[in-house]
Amino acid sequence: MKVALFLEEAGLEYEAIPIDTKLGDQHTPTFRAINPNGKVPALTDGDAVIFDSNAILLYLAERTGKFLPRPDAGSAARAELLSWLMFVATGVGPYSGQCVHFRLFAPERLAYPIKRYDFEARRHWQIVDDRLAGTGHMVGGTYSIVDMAVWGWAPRIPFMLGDEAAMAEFPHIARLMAEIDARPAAARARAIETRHPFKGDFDEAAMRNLYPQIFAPDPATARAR
Ligand SMILES: N[C@@H](CCC(=O)N[C@@H](CS)C(=O)NCC(=O)O)C(=O)O
Repeated sequence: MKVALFLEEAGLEYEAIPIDTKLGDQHTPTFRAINPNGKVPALTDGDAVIFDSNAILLYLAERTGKFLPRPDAGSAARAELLSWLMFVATGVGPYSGQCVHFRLFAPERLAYPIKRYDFEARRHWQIVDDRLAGTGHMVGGTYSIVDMAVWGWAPRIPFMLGDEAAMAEFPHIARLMAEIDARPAAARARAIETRHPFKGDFDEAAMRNLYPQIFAPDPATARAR
């Protein structure tokens, strides 16, 4: 969604190709040739092949010169932009994802992983909220790819934390999300997925495509073979 948001905001022409991860489209040789990590999103642009959502945002921002308030490579301002972009990619995203996984999808609902990831996800979101309390945006005092990166995750905070009221804890995030949601580009980005009939059922086939480790042998057993 964050890549779709950029493409729509920048008015770029693009073709959205649905990859239905519950059906296992991410594991086809054709898709793996684009993203060896087998995850969406990925983008091709002429000879350029890019995967990982924040890398795509940075690529598109550099390519177009848009939504990049810290453009000078090697500058202190650029360091700030990179720090926050990577913080979202390596902290906010993975901790929030594991928070959902251990609470809802792990074969055993173990107390400690649920506690650890809930704690870490909330800690990361609090850092984002505190950051937004300052100038209202993640970097440069203006709408940028880092805000778009946050928008890709933040609307799902109540679901990710398993807490309907969670957004009330992050008023600055809630305000920024409302601002971005009110932009016509955000509505156009969200409309993309409604045009594709994605598999809805979280059945065993979907679980095997998304969480193959659940069905893999225990590592100790596999080593002993
Ligand atoms: N770091 C990656 C994470 C991408 C990711 O986890 N994508 C999920 C969907 S949101 C996916 O493709 N899952 C399929 C799978 O794990 O098989 C990014 O930001 O692009």
